[in-house]
Amino acid sequence: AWKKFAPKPFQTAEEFEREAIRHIETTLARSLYNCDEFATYAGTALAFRDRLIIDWNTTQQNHTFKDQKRVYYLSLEFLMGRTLDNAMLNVGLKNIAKEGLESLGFRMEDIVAQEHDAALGNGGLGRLAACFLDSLASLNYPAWGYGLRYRYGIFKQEIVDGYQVEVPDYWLDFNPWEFARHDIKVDVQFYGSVRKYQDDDGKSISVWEGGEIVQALAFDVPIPGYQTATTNNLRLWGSKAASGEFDFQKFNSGDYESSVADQQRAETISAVLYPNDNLERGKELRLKQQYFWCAASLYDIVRRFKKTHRSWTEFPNQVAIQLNDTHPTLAIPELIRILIDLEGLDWDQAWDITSKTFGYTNHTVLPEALEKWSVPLMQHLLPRHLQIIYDINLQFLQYVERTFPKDRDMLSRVSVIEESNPKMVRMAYIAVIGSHKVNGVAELHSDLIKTTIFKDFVAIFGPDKFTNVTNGITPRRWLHQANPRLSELIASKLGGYDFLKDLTMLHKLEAYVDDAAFRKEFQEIKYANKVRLAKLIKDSTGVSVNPASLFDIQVKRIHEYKRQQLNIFGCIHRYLQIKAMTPAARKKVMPRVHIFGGKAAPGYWMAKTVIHLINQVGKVINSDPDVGDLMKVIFLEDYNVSKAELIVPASDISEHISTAGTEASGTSNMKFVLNGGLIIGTCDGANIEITREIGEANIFLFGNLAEDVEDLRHAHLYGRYQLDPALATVFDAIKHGTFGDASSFSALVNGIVDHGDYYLVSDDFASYCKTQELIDEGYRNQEEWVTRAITSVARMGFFSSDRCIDEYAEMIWNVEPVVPE
Ligand code: 26Q
Repeated sequence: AWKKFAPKPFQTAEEFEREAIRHIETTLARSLYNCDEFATYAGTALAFRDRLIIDWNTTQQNHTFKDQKRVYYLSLEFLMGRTLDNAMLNVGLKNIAKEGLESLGFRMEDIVAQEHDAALGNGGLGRLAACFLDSLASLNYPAWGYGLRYRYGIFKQEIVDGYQVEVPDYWLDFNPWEFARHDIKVDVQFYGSVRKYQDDDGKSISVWEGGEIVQALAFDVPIPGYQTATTNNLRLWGSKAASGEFDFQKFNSGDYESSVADQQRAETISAVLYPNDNLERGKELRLKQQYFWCAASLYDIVRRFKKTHRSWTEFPNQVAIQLNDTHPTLAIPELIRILIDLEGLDWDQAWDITSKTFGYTNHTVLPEALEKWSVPLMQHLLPRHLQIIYDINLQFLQYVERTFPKDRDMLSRVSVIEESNPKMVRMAYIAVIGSHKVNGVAELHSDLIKTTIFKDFVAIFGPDKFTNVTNGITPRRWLHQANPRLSELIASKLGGYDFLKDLTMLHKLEAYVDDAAFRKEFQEIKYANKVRLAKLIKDSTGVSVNPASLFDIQVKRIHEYKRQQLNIFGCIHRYLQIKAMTPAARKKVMPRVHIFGGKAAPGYWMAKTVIHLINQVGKVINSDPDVGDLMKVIFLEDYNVSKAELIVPASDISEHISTAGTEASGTSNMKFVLNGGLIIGTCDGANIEITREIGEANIFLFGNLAEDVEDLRHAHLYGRYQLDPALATVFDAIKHGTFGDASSFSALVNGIVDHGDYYLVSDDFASYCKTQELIDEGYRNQEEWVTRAITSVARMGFFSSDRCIDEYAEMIWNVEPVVPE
């Protein structure tokens, strides 16, 4: 009987227009007489939202009914970017919308561009979570994401006088993609104390009392799969003062202001994303964010499980929880607390359930990024959790002692508590001990964690606990949406768009590598994408670049280990060479545009210095008449997901040049190659597997190997160190003030000359410059270049996040897809 009332989504362009207009006039209460691009975007989004909601409700009902094991992906970051284009594509009505918008007098690109990026992440880790959500839904896995609803995402970057300036990113003014679930609230406790007593049976009971309560409110975001009705849920928690906390006593006694201040303090928890990437800084509010989100998410997961009236031993058969780095590690002691203190299980049962439920993904070996929290802070904020952590440690160390009775040092090395002053809790160790699988994100990285930071744990637990799942990217966003013409060309040869669901089908493109018409079209697409980027460069910097030049791009967070400094020193080296040339020699130079983009953490001075240097170098070179179009250096401000979609398809070469052994995987390397760009890179992260897939002839590798890094660093410290002569010349130019006040850059230069060159810039400089020359030579031979590019695209099938998610599902989660009704 209900069926006749079921909403009827649009099917035709005309029905779409009617729906969009209805939303503009009623939902938004706007007159059609001043219907601008933004209102049209809003109407379009709301019309598609209606579509999504129907599939979303059906999916959730179906998943509840089928009651199979679910995956919960806990991540403090989801770097989603824009949603509308992806929603239109996945729902399969993009062409209808395009037609409808055109008849209303708008172009699809302009409407899509109205949307504000959802930038709830810093970089690779957050974008990986977003790609995973897309793949989980597209492959019909019953999965939820859990995160925080930050009011401010990653800051917007402005470049003022060559310096980075941070501007807050308030993004919630109009967000049609989230639904406040006013009925779903969780009280989260902080501070207070633990009271212990014996119950009538003599069993010891712990009660966490007092402190303060903050309320978690659920905001849900639908995640549609590609060409499937499966629409999963991303639940983001917002913080609010608990109703009892709004102190009416104070209110009535006229202390209104201080009661409002209490409210605001509670709301601060979900106010802002911490803008550090690969750096941890021990701030209390960050720990509060972590616990708030873990507690709310686990309460929600446990509540859903309890509705099925199963025995607790079934919990790991129904629930897989994946920890995206150590940020959600508190979920481990929190589940134990729920099972023991609230549900009355004993330690062994609780431990067995917990360690079967969690999987932990490590994303870094950098020591400064490994999370540690001081014991006094933990004692103050989460007294019961600290006790549980001590209990975990005790049980674990007793086991280690039994297993390795002769190795006394082992105990202090693997202890969850670092015996420093103050003592510190090592979060990664809790994550390893409390999970049944630990994975790295590329082969080299997974090997490195087994031989460095988790070496002892491999000895203790055996090697099978540790595994690799090489990262991937979603081809829907990173090929089809970002590069529609290339996707169309591929579809024309492969007989349709099935490759977007099975990216390994790309291998069939190799048959067309010598097809003249295909090659020509492939080149034309690349050129058109470069023209599009040249326009963005012109609009945002005022500099005109020639799209016929070689476009060389490095876009990613600014970090010493990623070595943007190596790139800019290389630019200076090239500039000095051009300056020294005769006019005749200059005619033979391959023109290049060097494009940089990326944010520095606001407190990371060295990274900010690198941005300043890039801008100063650009200022000098871009206005030097001796150079002209032979060379341009561009810094594109505010690199984000939507800009990446425009930048990635426009590269001839992109740079992935981290010191070997430091970049866990990298994912933009995959995006660039998939879009027909070649890459220059070190033997690091996923570069190694990309090389294996596409062939050594199709990548420009250079530099020292990970296995030699330690010795080289050691040699530097003991004075066995010769600054590369070409780099010395670069430093001379900087010191002579060629790029403005030399003192601005002295810390950067001295770090290499006097302080051990930790990132081996000098050691790799000659190899880097030589490889850049090979790139110039290679690009001169366009025919060969295109062959390499097409061959590479054809061999990138492995790097789909669909492959990656299937590997997690099989090796770590043990979950099966649920076929939609
Ligand atoms: C930790 C504590 C306190 C505040 C911030 C943080 C924090 C925040 C973000 C620590 C690390 C991150 C982000 C790390 C990250 O993005 N890692 C990248 O993950 C990618 C996906 O696996 C890899 O491809 C990259 O190689 C890796 O650098």
